[in-house]
This record gives sequence, structure tokens and C-alpha cells, in this order.
Amino acid sequence: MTPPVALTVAGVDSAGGAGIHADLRAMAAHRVHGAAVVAAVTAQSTAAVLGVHRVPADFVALQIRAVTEDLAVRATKTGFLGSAEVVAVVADAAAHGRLGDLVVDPVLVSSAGASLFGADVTSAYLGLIPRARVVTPNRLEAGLLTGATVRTVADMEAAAATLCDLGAEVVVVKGGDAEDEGDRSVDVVATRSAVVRLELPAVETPNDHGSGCTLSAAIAAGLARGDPPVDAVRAAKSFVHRALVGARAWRLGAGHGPVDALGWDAG
Ligand code: PXL
Repeated sequence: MTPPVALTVAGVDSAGGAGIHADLRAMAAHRVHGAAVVAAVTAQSTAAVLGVHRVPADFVALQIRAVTEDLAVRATKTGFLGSAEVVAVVADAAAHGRLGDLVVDPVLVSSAGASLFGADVTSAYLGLIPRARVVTPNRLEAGLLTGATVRTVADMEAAAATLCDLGAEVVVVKGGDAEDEGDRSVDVVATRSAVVRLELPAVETPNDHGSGCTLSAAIAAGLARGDPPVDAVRAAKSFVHRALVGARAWRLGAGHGPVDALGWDAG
């Protein structure tokens, strides 16, 4: 049987943990063919980012054209886009109906919590979010996009509802480090009709690099297979949990290793 196609528009992590490598593993695990448009190349180890080389926006547009004129792209996820111009290129392709169901992972802060871009990129994302079926900011990105301080799970709920009002169908604010999560990993999922908490036990592990990429790629894979968005989100959270557990004892590099998206060591 011909597999469904999903597309990732994201960055390359040279160490293979996050970005496009993580996305393609998550899509493959869902039996979805992954196409990949490269928006940036990073020189990166498991411990540090040494440099970022951005792909010019018109070449990102050319890659999107090449893929979408040929393959039946059912869903697309965006990751590290790198500039306001590239965010606008993706919004234009979405507006022309070329990307299928869109999942926007608005990569705006580094894992250390630092802002990666200026305000122009944040405001460009506000133009992309209304095109998305699912948006997956982490706690700090939700704060940047809404202009609010997001520290607690209740703050996450308020930010998720605000982002829904901006036009996204489903908003997932990823927790993991909110003040009051305790030993749980709490994600907040907002639709226009409800805001719910998805809770699983937190996984103690150094190997969590690319877990956010894996989540949004798994959601896109679910959408490509025809799952309703909230079902795709719930399944993706469990998928990431299993991938975190599977890689707990891995020792890949001196820093944060990848998750076990292919289920090599998941029980
Ligand atoms: O997890 C965010 C992210 C996305 N894309 C690329 C990355 C990272 C984090 O390191 O390297 C390419």
C-alpha cells in the first residue's frame, strides 16, 4: 500500500537528535513517507550549537514547490524556520492550499530558554498561526506569542486559549518545566470548545533532545493518516513518552541525546 506523505519544513541538527532527523524518524515510525524542506543547517553536537546557516527564503520556496507539485502532501509540520521571510513563505504556501493539514511548532527559544530571534519572527508567526490546524509552542514560546508570562499550568491554559482565539484550531502548550507540574509532564490542549490537560509521568532522562520536534512530527503523521487533530495530539504525547522511556539509558554524546522514536528499546 502506498504510504501517505507528510512534509517537514525545518532545520538540520548535524548530530541527528532534533530537527529534520527527528521528524523523519517520527514519520517513519507512523508508516508515513516524510519529505523534508531544509530551512536552516546547524553545526551542532549533543552539547552545543556552534553555528546556524540559514537557507534563503526563495530557495525554501523552491524546495516547497518541488515537493508539493509532485507529491500529495497530506500534512506539513514546521520547525526551526530561522527568519520572518521563511515564516512568510510557509504562510503563503499554506494560503494556497499546498501544505495539507498544517502543524506549526513555533521554534522561538533555545532549550536553554534564550530567545533565538527578534520580534519580527514572533509577529510573522502570528500570521502563520491562523493557517494551522495544530500549534505546539512550549511554555516560553506561548509567552512570547501571547505577550503574557507563562509560569504555571493555569498560565499555560490561559495562553492556549488566547492562541486559539488567534485562529489555530488546536493549541498544545507543552509543559515539562512549569512551576507546579511536580513529577508529572503536563501539556495543555485547547480547542475552541474546551481546554484540557494531558498528564503523563515525567521521564527522568538526559536524552530529551528533539522531543518537541518528535511531538509535532508525530501529530503531522497522524493528520496525514486521517486522524482528527485532538486524537493525533493525544497519540503523539504517548508516542513521545514511550520514546523518552526507550532512550533513557542511551549514551550518545556528552550532552542531550535523542529519543527512541523508532521503538528500538521501548518496552
Ligand atoms: O528542538 C528545537 C530544534 C529544532 N530544530 C533544530 C534544532 C532544535 C534544537 O536544537 O536543532 C534544527
